[in-house]
Amino acid sequence: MADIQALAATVDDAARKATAIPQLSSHTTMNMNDAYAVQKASIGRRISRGEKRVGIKMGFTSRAKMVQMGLSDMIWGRLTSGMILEEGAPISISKYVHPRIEPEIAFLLKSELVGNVTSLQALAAVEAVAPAMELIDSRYEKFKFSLEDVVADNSSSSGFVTGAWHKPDFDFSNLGLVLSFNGKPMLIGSTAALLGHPLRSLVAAARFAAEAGEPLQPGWIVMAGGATAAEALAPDTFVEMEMQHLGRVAFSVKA
Ligand code: OOG
Ligand code: MG
Repeated sequence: MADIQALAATVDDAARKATAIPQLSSHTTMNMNDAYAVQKASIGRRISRGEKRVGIKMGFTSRAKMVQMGLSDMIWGRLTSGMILEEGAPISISKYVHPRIEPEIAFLLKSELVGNVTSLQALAAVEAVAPAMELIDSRYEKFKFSLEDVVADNSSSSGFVTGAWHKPDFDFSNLGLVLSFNGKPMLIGSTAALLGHPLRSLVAAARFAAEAGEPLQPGWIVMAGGATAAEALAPDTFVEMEMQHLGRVAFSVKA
């Protein structure tokens, strides 16, 4: 039997101290239910330190991400206020183990979205969409993990940044995007990489969240998942993502 609280403390401490840990699966037997229980308990530790729940992130919603990590099931994680990165501001790389960046699109919800919903119902719950980037930082050595490991580690979630919010009254199913480091294009893709249409990621998020007994709430942000493989961050980098119609979102990386 996995000791949920002890494992939650292990991943939470690794994140706080920015130190890599061995994969939990190297010393514990954990099924998917255990993994999500560890995730929930580790987020509970953040909440007890004063962080607020602000939404949910989806993982492995694009083929590029599945291929990069060698895993093929969709996963999700919980977003808290402590993960919000200030748009345009610097981050210190020393706060992270081995951070990577992903181009994503974010949804801001205006109403609850619960369980099995249609794309039309999902769209009706969206207040706005924004270009976004997720900073993932697996707490595991070598950024390697099983599906249970990564779920227990809150699906590698570490930070996220959003650009300007836009009304979702246009077709955002296939928006081109370019993520650049110091002006040099590093990742190129489209929102269509997300399950063919990013709304499908929101539909899946509504189902996962309801199954976990924490249905999507008004005011929450849903990160739809990386549209390309993730890229490792290094100091002295200005990171910017430009998305068709939605504009730019940026931050910089310092030592
Ligand atoms: C797991 C998190 C995946 C995404 O957008 O697909 C993810 C990882 O690759 O470390 O955030
Ligand atoms: Mg992501």
